[in-house]
Amino acid sequence: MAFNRTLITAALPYANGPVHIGHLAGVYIPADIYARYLRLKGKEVMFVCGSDEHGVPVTIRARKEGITTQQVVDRYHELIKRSFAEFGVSFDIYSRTTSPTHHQFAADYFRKMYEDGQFVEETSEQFYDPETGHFLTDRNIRGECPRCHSLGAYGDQCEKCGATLSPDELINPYNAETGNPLAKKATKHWYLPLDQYQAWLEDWILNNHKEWRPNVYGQCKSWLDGGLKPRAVTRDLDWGIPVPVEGAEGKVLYVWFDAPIGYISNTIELCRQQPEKYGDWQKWWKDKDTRMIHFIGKDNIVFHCIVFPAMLKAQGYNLPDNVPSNEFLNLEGDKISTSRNWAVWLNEYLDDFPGKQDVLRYVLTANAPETKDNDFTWADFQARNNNELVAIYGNFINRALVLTGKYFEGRVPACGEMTDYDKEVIAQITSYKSQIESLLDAFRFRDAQKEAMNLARIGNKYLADTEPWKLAKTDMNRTSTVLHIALQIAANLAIAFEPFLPFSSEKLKNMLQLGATIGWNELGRMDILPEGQQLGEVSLLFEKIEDSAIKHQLDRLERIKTENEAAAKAEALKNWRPEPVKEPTTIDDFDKMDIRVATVLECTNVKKSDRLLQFKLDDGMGGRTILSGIAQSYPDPSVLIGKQVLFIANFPPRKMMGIESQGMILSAVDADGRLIVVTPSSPAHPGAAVG
Ligand code: B3M
Ligand code: ZN
Repeated sequence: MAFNRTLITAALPYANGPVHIGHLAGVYIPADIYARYLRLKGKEVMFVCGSDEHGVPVTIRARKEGITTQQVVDRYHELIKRSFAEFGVSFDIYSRTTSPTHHQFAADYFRKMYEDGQFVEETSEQFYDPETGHFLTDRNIRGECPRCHSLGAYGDQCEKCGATLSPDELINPYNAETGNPLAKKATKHWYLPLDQYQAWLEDWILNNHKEWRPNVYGQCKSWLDGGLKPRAVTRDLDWGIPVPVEGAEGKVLYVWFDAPIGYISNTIELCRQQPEKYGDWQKWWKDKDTRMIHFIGKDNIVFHCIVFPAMLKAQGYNLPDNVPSNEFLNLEGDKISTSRNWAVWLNEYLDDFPGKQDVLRYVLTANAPETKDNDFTWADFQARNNNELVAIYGNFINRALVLTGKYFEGRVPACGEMTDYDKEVIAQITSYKSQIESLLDAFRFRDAQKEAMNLARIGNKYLADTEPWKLAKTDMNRTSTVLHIALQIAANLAIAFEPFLPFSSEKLKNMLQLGATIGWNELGRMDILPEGQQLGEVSLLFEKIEDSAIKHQLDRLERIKTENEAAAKAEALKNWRPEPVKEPTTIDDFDKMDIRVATVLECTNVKKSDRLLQFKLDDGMGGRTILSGIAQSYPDPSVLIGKQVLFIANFPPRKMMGIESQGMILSAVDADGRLIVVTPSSPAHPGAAVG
């Protein structure tokens, strides 16, 4: 590590809701581990973040909650800020993009680029609501899907059939909020001509940043391979930073233009607040010996690796040295979603697990989605707490400290003659520093934390092997040496875990009475605690988590799942309409179908299939068996016994799940997707023909 000064940024979360475990795992815990690590090493660090308070997400939230956008951002900015502080995310500044400093600086940045001729202007026809006078974003336009003809498809996607759409494809587009039909109107916007940066970006990323994570590098490569196009950096909206040039009334900066500039504005704000500590802000953004690292989630890659770098390059700022981005964290097998409330919210976690911030930090890092999407489960949370934090790390610390209290009045005992085993253990301990460092330097936090836990494993095993509680009966000198070594290992653990588990390290440092001067550079030393030093009060570092606490969480998720299913059904019903009528046909085609009446004699589930029902029918012709894929709609198939059905009698037999099906039973597909068996209005003779 040749550099001395590092600017660390963490993606600015939208102030449109509280933060959840996905945010922590994806961005803020890794960024915090890295910032703490560098600070512990004595490096000059600035760790910058803040709320992203512009853009459509906050305005949507405001409408949903029936309050003003300003109220939304005020509420969530405070909540998010508090959650981060509670979880020990050690930002040097957490500001917001509605701050006067940011509004001023972002507008100046735009104006400067404008004056330097770094934008292209273009006028195009966009959808607009003649009644409100507003242009609409793709998400706010709805209409009939051109593919499946369901109503209420969005301007960018139909949620019914999954088609990716553009607003122009929708049939009868309307304003999602007012329901008004839309018209088109010409509007002027400013574009960042990314095509002009293509060659430079290719060289900078593809040739000079091969060390970036494969997911980041790969996404950049596919964007570059696809050819970059100019991107609009202004929008027709009334929430945001007004475009500061003439002829731009009613327009604001696109949120993805202003938000990353927030990293700079927040640096400026911090430097103004603490000039002695941080100096001139330009040093953080323009000096070549400042290194910049952006921590982000995978949906932000293109903005941080392509769009923002082009803006920085245009104005002569530093470029990021690395952009560690994680994949997504799922929750109990399902995608985390704010709108579906499928998340573990940080504020709610702390209500249920007060004081257990480090447990969540530990589990999220142990399961960090560094290379692929990963799953958070409550069972794993409990297991990692009980089997690792409590049984290994906590157990070791507790034994070492309690025994020192018992045999040596809580003073660090002397180190006598060492055995070969002692020396072997010490050799292992001293090798950990460079191991953990090389992982942290490579942003491999998950593996780095694993190594810290391995260090605890060595300590735990050392006490289990040497059994000082037995030695104390016969050999006090040996007991003294063993506990001396164990306490030095404990001190090493307090340092090694500090970037990951800051609260526990603080507690452990107090128990060991480690001074504030002890930092990362002491890691690996076996003389951190001087002989005779009085230790502090001993308490448990971690506590077991009981099954009942886990059950409580799982019950909550189960309730949410049920609510979501009901809501999804209601939504589908609202937008349902009959399928369009098929191509014209003739009676000749119909006549080829031989449809008959039958009476159901037996109806049972087919083993190992959750879809198929097996019917035994009286068809007036000696009986037949038919399989039908309607099991989901009939949880109790016996209700069909004795009913009459219509079936196609002249389909060739077909084998499914080892059973031969001799025809097809007719059902109607209802609006909610349920299949309803069609039955004659009064009993008919089995075998009667339908026509
Ligand atoms: N607010 C998107 C997000 O939260 C956005 C990040 C901005 S970073 C400059 O995913
Ligand atoms: Zn569709």
